[in-house]
Amino acid sequence: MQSLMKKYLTDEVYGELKNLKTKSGYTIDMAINSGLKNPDSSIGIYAGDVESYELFKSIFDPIIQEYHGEYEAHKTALHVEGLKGGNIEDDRIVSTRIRVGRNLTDFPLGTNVSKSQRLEVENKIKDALDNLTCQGKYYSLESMSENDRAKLIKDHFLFKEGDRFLEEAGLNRDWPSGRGIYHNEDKTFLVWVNEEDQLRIISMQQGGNIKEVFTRLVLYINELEKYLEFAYSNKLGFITSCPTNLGTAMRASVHVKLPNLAKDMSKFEKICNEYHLQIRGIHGEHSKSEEGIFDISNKRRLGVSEIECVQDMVNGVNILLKEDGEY
Ligand code: ADP
Ligand code: DAR
Repeated sequence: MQSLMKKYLTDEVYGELKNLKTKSGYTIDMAINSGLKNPDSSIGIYAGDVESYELFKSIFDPIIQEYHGEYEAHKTALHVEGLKGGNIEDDRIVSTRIRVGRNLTDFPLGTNVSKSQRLEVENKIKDALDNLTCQGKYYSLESMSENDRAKLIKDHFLFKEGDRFLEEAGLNRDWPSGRGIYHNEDKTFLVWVNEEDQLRIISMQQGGNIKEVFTRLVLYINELEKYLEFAYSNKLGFITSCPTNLGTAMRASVHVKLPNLAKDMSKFEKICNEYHLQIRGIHGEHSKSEEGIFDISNKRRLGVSEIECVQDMVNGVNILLKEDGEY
């Protein structure tokens, strides 16, 4: 299967874009490098700054439309009221995690940020984290022991060093400088700093109380917004390095045991397509499921609100649990 970048980057479009450069110096060749070096990419293109999405819209717009579908205008609705069925009491749900990506205005995205700019971003975020009402601590990857890093990754709390897709997008440059993780005492609220996006703001816990996870996330996003200005546009919502994360930049997921559906992947995938769900393995993107446990999350992020993203996941997971239990 070809990437969306290869599908839409015709000779004509490339000819139109090849000599253009954004104010931060980002070019179309930089944008498509990951997709060229990784032919198995599904998307294959990353933005280098907010301007990229406008300057290179001849390639970004069709990709965004195909991935996110048609939409009138993006709408943000960061509230929990109205969420239906947000507490799924089913032992097959191992854990719940909801994250949003954010990037600071006035800086290039991680794909095109300099080492000194990335350290400036890290310091701004650390200052904001110091003002949170929850007790927590920031850990720089540069000073973290390898044992601590490996344990946090194993326990699904910390990001791995960027995969080959991020590598070729320039997102691993100067690793591990400027990267780190904040977490509260019980590791139910975390912030990744300078991974694929400058912030991944995460709420997570064991079990299926999705409403509780969402409530915690909304609380601390609102607190962080008092100290940080996030890149946003009315057309694209919150700006992210990968076009798949635009809009809400929200991925609401559960790790859920679906041993029966696992034996009928065509039915499993059909339900996921119908309910706008994405299937991942349990160690993150490009990983495999283990012991019949899958990472199930909303696929749509743009043109839908945050509560609609979470509702997509709740609705779809309930259907999957029902279908899995009817064998
Ligand atoms: P992202 O969600 O930021 O796009 P990944 O899919 O790579 O990134 O997941 C990042 C980490 O979060 C991985 O270690 C993954 O195992 C963990 N994770 C994702 N969803 C859940 C969940 N519902 N419960 C526990 N860990 C999760
Ligand atoms: N692996 C890249 C990006 C796909 C979306 N996932 C992100 N952004 N983490 C690809 O083109 O397949």
